[in-house]
Amino acid sequence: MIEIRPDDVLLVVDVQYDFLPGGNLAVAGGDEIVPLINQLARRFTHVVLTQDWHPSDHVSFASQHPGKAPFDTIDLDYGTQVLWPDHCVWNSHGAEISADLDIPHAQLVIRKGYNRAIDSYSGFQEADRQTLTGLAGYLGERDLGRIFVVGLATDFCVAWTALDGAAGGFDVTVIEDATRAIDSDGSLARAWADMEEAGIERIQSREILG
Ligand code: VGL
Ligand code: ZN
Repeated sequence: MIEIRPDDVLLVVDVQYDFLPGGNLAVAGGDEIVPLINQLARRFTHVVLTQDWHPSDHVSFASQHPGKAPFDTIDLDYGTQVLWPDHCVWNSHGAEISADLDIPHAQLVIRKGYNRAIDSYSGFQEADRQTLTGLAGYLGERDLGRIFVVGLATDFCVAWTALDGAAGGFDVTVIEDATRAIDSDGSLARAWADMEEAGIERIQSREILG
């Protein structure tokens, strides 16, 4: 069993309608994790949410690149970019955080991906690996401890957030059964390999909930 401490943080990544069944970039089984996240959240004093939040002409949308289809890739200044269906367009229903998430004590919502020309899977920094979101500063300033990551999708925003947290010196754990994956072209296996290499813990919710 893992004892949750008063200064631990639960980071709930992108539990938004577009990533849930019926959404524009639905993650299979995404809705199944919501009750589990609600249960986990009750064990944490500190909960932070992230919200994917794109302008309608965002560079990560396949619709912006003639001849390209969702899940194709392109090369941008900052590296390879997977192209997605239009999703989480700011102020759209799909961008809203699920109302089934029952976490009234959530303390901060970090929006990311609002720069048209830069994607941002990670809650800590944009894909240019330069522009910070302020999350590390927030956690540091509040003297918060270990980070437990849940949400969508395991192989993109969860993994990139976890990896950047670990790179920033935080103690990071991913609660696997409180995540679901897109798993495009081997991305899930790669994400777990990268996370293991970075020293990120991989646990199941029962290790916290009993
Ligand atoms: C995500 C693809 C594009 C995620 C966000 O939340 O994992 N994936 N934007
Ligand atoms: Zn996105």
